[in-house]
Amino acid sequence: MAEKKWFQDAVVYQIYPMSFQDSNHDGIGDLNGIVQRLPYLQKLGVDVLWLNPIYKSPNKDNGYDIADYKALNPVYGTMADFDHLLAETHRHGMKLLMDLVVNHTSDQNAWFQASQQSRTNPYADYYIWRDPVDGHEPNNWQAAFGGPAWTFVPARGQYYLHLFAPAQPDLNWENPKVRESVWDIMRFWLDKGVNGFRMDVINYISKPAGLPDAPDGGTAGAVGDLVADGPKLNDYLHEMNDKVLSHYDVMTVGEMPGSKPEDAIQYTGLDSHELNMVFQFEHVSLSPNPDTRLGKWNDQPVKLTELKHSLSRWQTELDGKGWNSLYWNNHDQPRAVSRFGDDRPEYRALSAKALGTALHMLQGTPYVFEGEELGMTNVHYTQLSDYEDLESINFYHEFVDQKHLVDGPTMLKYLANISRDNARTPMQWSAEKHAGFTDATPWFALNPNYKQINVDAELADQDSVYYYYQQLIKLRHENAIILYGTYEEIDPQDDQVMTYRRHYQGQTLLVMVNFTDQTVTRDYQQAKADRLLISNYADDQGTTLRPYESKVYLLQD
Ligand code: TEU
Ligand code: CA
Repeated sequence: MAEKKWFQDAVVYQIYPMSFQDSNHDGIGDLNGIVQRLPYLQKLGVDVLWLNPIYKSPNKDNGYDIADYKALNPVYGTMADFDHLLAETHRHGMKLLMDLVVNHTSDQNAWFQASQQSRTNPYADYYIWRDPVDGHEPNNWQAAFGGPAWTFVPARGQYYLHLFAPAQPDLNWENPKVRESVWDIMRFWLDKGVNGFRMDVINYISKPAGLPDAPDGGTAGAVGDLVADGPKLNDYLHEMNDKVLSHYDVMTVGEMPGSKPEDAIQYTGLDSHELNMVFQFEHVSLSPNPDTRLGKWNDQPVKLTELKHSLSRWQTELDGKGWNSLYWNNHDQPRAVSRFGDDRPEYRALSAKALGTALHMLQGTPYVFEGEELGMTNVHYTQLSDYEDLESINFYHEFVDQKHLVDGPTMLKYLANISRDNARTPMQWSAEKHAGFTDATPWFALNPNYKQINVDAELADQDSVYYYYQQLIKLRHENAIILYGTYEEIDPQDDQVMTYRRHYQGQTLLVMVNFTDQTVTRDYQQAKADRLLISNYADDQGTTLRPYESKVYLLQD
């Protein structure tokens, strides 16, 4: 076993800055707002904060379109505010990760502004430009946010590639100057003292030679699969490590849609010189629409057996070779309690705790997305005008109005189930107007359930989801078995209960989570109640599992 790295027993808390805490009465969360809430985060017990992008950006994709990597979006604050946040985060015993978005930039970035002028300027090869083929786009690729992945620029008589929105042109990593520019950005932030990066779609940076057509008529999903883990990805990540990361004591997590355990081992192996972990997408991609043209847009629940199979596979395959990231939620996913649990009032808190248990007892580094520790739910919007995210809005128009693949009410059901906006409603701090997020008009409407679900209410209730998460985080810090134990899946075909064991140095951890609203019986010869480490019910009824009951036993062999 390689020496323990600091990120292995850490729990990361993800902050979506726009929706976390407003401090200056403009309805938008900001850096000083985060500073105000550091004691809250410290009390929860998390070790690392990850901020979604706060750089200068026209915010076409909420900051994932960066116009200047060394400047902040002024709505979040000044660079002095950032330095203050970083120092205060450290003073509160936590570390800070930045979001590094370098597969693409904004079209407002000075590099692109120059690049689009001509074929000869110093930035001409910073992006992926191709001549038209028979007067059309160079290939059949569709973009992740709808429409073709190519946009024509008359000044160059060429198309540029954008895997996401047209306002997000892809950088040309083949160009060594692009790579040097990225290393320079990374050093800028690391020299300030940030503790690492979450790297946006980092497995998309090396495009396949010749940019061939993708299968399935070039759907965004097929393009993703074709582009992921390209021929030079390993070289680029090695170079990044060699030139930058190896000179700092930092943690890195690469967002890698489509990556499989063997890929993760390759990029993040404990002795590899690339990244520390990846965000894989398998367990959040288990209910695609049977019509592949509709991609992730669906309203079907996930089958527990498939979910267990996916989580187990990653646990088993990475054990001793790589390191998992563990997450249910982020800013791109619907709220876990609505998706995998049960957000009806009588089961919401119980199932939120059950989900926390299932995830936090696994091997890897857990990520908690803001509000998850309160059991925040999907917002259940019913009209298109409620939505803000370009992905939701674009696909509604593409599927309903342009391609007539689904009718409006059906697409609205899909949006309510899977839209990224479910994650982006502001943090619910109190029962006051606008939930204590702001005293101005919030940039995005609050989930109306903030009157019941909020931090004040959670802190006042010893039995809350918040205190349960606090306990889960503490258990991870105190029990090596949670970090290192090997994983044994039990009854993979059980479609009601997730059960697994972890084994480490003569100890066994037995984790049982009922994913249904039924009372069921399971007998795994668990020891007596005095071996119970944590449970979301007040008492232990042995082999009986009540609705959404989760319990963890620590047994001596
Ligand atoms: O997401 C990449 C990604 O592949 C998807 O999760 C995507 O957001 C979408 O949900 C596909 O249906 C990253 C960021 O996390 C996301 O917020 C950005 O919009 C995207 O990259 C582009 O930078
Ligand atoms: Ca503000």
